[in-house]
Amino acid sequence: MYFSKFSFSLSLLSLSLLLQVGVGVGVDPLAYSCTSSENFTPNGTYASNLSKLLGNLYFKTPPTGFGVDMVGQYSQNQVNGLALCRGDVNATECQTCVAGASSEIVKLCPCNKGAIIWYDNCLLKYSDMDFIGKIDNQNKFYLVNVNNASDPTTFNQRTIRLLSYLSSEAYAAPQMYAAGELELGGSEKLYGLVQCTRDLSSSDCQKCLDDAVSEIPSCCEGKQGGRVVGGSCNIRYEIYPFFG
Ligand SMILES: *[C@@H]1O[C@H](CO)[C@@H](O)[C@H](O)[C@H]1NC(C)=O
Ligand SMILES: *[C@@H]1O[C@H](CO)[C@@H](O)[C@H](O)[C@H]1NC(C)=O
Ligand SMILES: *[C@@H]1O[C@H](CO)[C@@H](O)[C@H](O)[C@H]1NC(C)=O
Ligand SMILES: CC(=O)N[C@H]1CO[C@H](CO)[C@@H](O)[C@@H]1O
Repeated sequence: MYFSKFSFSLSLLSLSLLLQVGVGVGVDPLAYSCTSSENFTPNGTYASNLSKLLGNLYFKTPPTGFGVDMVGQYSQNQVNGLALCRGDVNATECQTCVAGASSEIVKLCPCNKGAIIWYDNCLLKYSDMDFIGKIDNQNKFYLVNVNNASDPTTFNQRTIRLLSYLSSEAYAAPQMYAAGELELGGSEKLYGLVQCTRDLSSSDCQKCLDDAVSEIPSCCEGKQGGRVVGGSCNIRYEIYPFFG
């Protein structure tokens, strides 16, 4: 569904970021990245700690839509991880997404100590580095709707206004999620969604979202839809409803 409507515009801050497009829509991630330069041995402690971590995230994430976990001791095969489901996704869908993300990412990044994978409904990330509570400035990509807005100048201003407003709601809220709409005149509406991973402080969520919104002019200027998707926050706007 998504793939037939859109084309991708990518800015790769991570060299290993690869995209899966087209085949088997629904299972394929939006994007993923194998983030570590180090590998672990298949049957070693890191492997078993990672598998424990993924199991924990599978149980921890669905009830609230966010899970964070750490297995092992610092500098001794410790694996840190988090999973975040989109704010409007229910526990069942969340669990399905996290389960799919776990099984896919270990296939896509075999034996890599760090990885991140994004779907429409969730994101999952793990690393030997302790990244919890820090803004992820490494992993980011853009997606744009190829269709042009009819009045780009006004449209861009409204996009920024809606996303800025939603950001100010999100970083002040416990869920660090906000979605809403703005009347564009006539029957047209603009729909927006913003979300942070909840390991961030409110001020870091604000910073992450402000940075993402500031990238709209460079990624998505004049386009009817766009996304800035990162490891700590993401924003999206469209002229059709895309959230529940
Ligand atoms: C690693 O695991 C595989 C399959 O689980 C097993 O066949 C193999 O013997 C194990 N190797 C070591 C060194 O433990
Ligand atoms: C969760 O959401 C999906 C998709 O919107 C829906 O089909 C399903 O019935 C929902 N499940 C529950 C328990 O609400
Ligand atoms: C959008 O506008 C650009 C620049 O004017 C043009 O090259 C492109 O073909 C347009 N895209 C669509 C889908 O109309
Ligand atoms: C569940 C599991 O495999 N835990 C291991 C993780 O790594 C530490 C070393 O830091 C081991 O002591 C644990 O047994």
